[in-house]
Amino acid sequence: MTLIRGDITEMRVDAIVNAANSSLLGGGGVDGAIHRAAGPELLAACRTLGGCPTGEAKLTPGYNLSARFVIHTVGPVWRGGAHREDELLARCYRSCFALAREHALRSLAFPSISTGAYGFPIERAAPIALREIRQALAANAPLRVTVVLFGQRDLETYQACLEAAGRRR
Ligand code: AR6
Repeated sequence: MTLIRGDITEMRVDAIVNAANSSLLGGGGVDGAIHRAAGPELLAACRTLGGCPTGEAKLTPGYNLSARFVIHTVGPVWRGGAHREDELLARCYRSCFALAREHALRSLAFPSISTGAYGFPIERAAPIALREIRQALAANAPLRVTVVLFGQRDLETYQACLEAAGRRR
C-alpha cells in the first residue's frame, strides 16, 4: 500500500473510489472533483443506479478519467461515534474490495472516506481505513492500493497510523 498527497482524479489505476452520498447524484469535495473530471456521462450513469445505501458501493465506468472505473461508496455521517460509524466506514472499504474482486481489478485508489463534509475525525478514520486495506491486501496479493490524501496534515495522520500499526506487529 502506498500513501501519497495528491488529487485522486489524476490517478491512472483500474478504479478510483468516490466518497459519494446516497443519491449518487454528485456533490462537493472529492465527489464534485471526480464528476468534473469524468464529464457529464458519469452523472448519467449514476442516475441509472438508484442510489446507494451507506456502507455499500456501486461501480461505473470512468469516462474522461485516467481511471477505467469509479467505485462510488457512501461513508457514514459522523454523529458522535456511537451510531455504528466505525462499522459503517469499515463496510465501505470492504464493499469496494468486493467489487474490485468481482471485476478483477488490480489497482485501486482511495480518498479518505467520510473525513471531509461528513465530519468523521481523521485520527479515528485512518486506522480503520488502513486495517481494512491491509486485510484486503493479505487476501488478494496482486492488488495495488494507493490512498490519496488531499492535504499534508491528512497525509501525515495516515503515515503516523501506518507506522504505529507496523510497530505493533
Ligand atoms: N482528491 C483526493 N481527495 C480529495 C479530493 C481530491 N480531488 N477532494 C477532496 N478530497 P469529502 P465525505 C478529500 O467531503 O466526508 C460530498 O459532497 C477531502 O479533503 O469529499 O465522505 C458528497 O457528495 C477529504 O479528506 O467526502 C457527500 O455529500 C476527503 O477527500 C459528502 O461530500 C473526503 O471529503 C461526502 O463526505
